[in-house]
Amino acid sequence: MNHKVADLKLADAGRLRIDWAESRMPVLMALREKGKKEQPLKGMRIAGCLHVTKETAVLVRTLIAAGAEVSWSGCNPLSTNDEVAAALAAEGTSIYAWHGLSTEEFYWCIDRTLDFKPTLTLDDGADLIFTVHNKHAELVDTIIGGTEETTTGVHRLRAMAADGKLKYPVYAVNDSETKWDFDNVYGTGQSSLDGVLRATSVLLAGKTIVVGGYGHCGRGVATRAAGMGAQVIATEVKPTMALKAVLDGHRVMPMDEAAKHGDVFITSTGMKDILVGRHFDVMKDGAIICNTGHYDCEINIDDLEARAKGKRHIRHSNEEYTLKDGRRVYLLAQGRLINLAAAEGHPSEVMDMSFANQYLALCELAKKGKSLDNTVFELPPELDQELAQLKLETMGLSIDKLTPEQIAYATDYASGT
Ligand code: RBV
Repeated sequence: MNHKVADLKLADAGRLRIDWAESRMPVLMALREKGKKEQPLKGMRIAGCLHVTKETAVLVRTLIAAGAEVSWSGCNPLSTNDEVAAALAAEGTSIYAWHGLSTEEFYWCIDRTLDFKPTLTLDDGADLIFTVHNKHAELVDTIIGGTEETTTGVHRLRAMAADGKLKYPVYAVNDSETKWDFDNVYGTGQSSLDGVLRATSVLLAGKTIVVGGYGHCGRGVATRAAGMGAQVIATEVKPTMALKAVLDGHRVMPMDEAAKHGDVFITSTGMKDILVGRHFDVMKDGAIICNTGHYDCEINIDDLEARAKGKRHIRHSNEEYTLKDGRRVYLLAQGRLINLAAAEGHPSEVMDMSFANQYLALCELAKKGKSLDNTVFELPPELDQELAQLKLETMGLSIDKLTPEQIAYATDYASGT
């Protein structure tokens, strides 16, 4: 058997979800049509470790259509959509993923995807690459390269490369403009609020929402929350980012102060211990806390547990902690990324570009073979313009072109006033 999923009977429902995503991912679908003919991934064995969502299924089908053999696992214990996993397994894809697996099972799944000795790896958060490096170093010789989807993973891999420890080249897909400037901002903005709403159904208008971290993800969340009528407080450690938040119209203050004001807290920093004991001590009764960063270390749950005298499961992805003085704090999705654990992750339309970049990065590695240095690469910026142009066309939009006179003007440094 080449799969382990929750329930194969969910496959029909999963297929419908994937169909829906395919109808909203025209760029990736166009690449699939081209790939079917040109077979750029023929002979490649791709191990993938990325949230098992309907959008990921569209990517998986595209990799297979381009000639690759694929074996997949999820990259977070709570982000697998069991229906989608069942649909992929039912169509013969090697996949090891189910919602709510333990840490031990998580790594068991990753190990299984390495059984077929991949030539390429695809990561979201770098857990697969780390497993290869730490546990299966014998595989490194046959691996041409890898790709990394998210900011947190890219940080880890750059640190590893700087230390001389990275044993094969990796494309930082996250760092393509058509990824970070869209997925991280608009994707995270919408899907994180989607997760909060599915877990709570609270009115956002009039609420004070504290966004921890004003990077691309935090900015996306803050913008969308403000658009829903919430008042946003941003917390930061980097002065320029804090300044951006202020000039975008939000309030900025240290978390120690913000903790007293927030109705909803969303951490999006990639750093640990953003919400800790002293913050829970001063929160309002009824405060809702969640995280949208890649790992579940942003909210210190041990501190919360230590202060609680009671805990109730209120509804999906929503745990009520009653603190010793009677105040209640609601933790969503166990502090794991709210958008994928409580909702469906980013919308298909935005993943269209992220996964087009993934696909093209893997094709690039397959083409280059073992010729690249063992470091972290970015895709060429011209590719962003091509992908964005394609996306605009699928949206029925056209834009201006520079005239020859304008091009000459752009390079003419002599003419001034
Ligand atoms: N992400 N994937 C989805 N719908 O498949 N949603 C979000 C999806 C990715 C996103 O690209 C981000 O970088 C990463 O999840 C964080 O783990």
